[in-house]
Amino acid sequence: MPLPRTWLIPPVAPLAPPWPLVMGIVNVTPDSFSDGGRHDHTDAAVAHALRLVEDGADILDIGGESTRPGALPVPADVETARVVPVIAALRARGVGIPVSVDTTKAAVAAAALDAGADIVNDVSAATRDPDMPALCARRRCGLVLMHMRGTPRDMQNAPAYTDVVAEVAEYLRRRAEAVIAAGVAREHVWIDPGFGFGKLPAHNFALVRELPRLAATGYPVLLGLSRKSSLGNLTGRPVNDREVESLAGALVGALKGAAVLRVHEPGPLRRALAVARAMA
Ligand code: PMM
Repeated sequence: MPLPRTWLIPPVAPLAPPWPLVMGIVNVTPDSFSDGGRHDHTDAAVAHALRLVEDGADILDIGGESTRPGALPVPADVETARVVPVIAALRARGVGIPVSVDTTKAAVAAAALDAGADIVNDVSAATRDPDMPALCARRRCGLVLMHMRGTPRDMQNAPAYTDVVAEVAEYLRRRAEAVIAAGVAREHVWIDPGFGFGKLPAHNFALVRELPRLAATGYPVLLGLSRKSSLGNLTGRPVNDREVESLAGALVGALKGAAVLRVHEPGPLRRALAVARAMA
């Protein structure tokens, strides 16, 4: 399904419609850090995704491999078998909004695109699989490039930066140029600072605070901080009780100019954005 044209126009200012878009998370993994085990079967994942659409998600992000700290990789066939039936079922039920597939593997991405996905959300910024840039170029899909230090297995081993915002912005700018050189259209590229991926809480917070420096690259910025431990550390709340923290963080991101907010609960965020839009 092609991306709606208005979504290919980069945001000009924080909260300028149609931005920020709300991306609802559907984890089809037995071990995801926040809702693991609850949507690990196709029917449950589809039901969950339909609820997110009803709650006002603009995009659904379907993932079949956990990226939580310490997680091990999943073989491509297992990952494909998790995500493809969910995407196909959503399309069969007439869900028309854009769907992204959260994967670093070109084979999984290709199968997901065949099943009706529109966007590849690659937490390795299309570095882990050398076939990913050419695939996305050929298929003319959206491509999210996320910054991560190391791999989910080792990324939290003493991450250190001199100027985290400058380093992440420069990395993402170079990755965007690389995939564009491989044939991906510039307007199909979104960037993501990778909140929680190889960063200490102070790094994560600096990246949100200084999000305008990421937006200055000219690429729409996606921000995913929903339920992450840096938020829980602030209030002492466990992962299943961080909705207020997530909402507050997402609103700060929106005010700083995030174009896409990746969240577990789109409904409350949409209500909060309506208020922020009226008075920001
Ligand atoms: N976070 C997770 C997974 N995929 N993708 C992008 N683009 N950005 C993120 O911040 C991100 C992601 C981990 O969170 P989850 O287990 O709740 O999906």
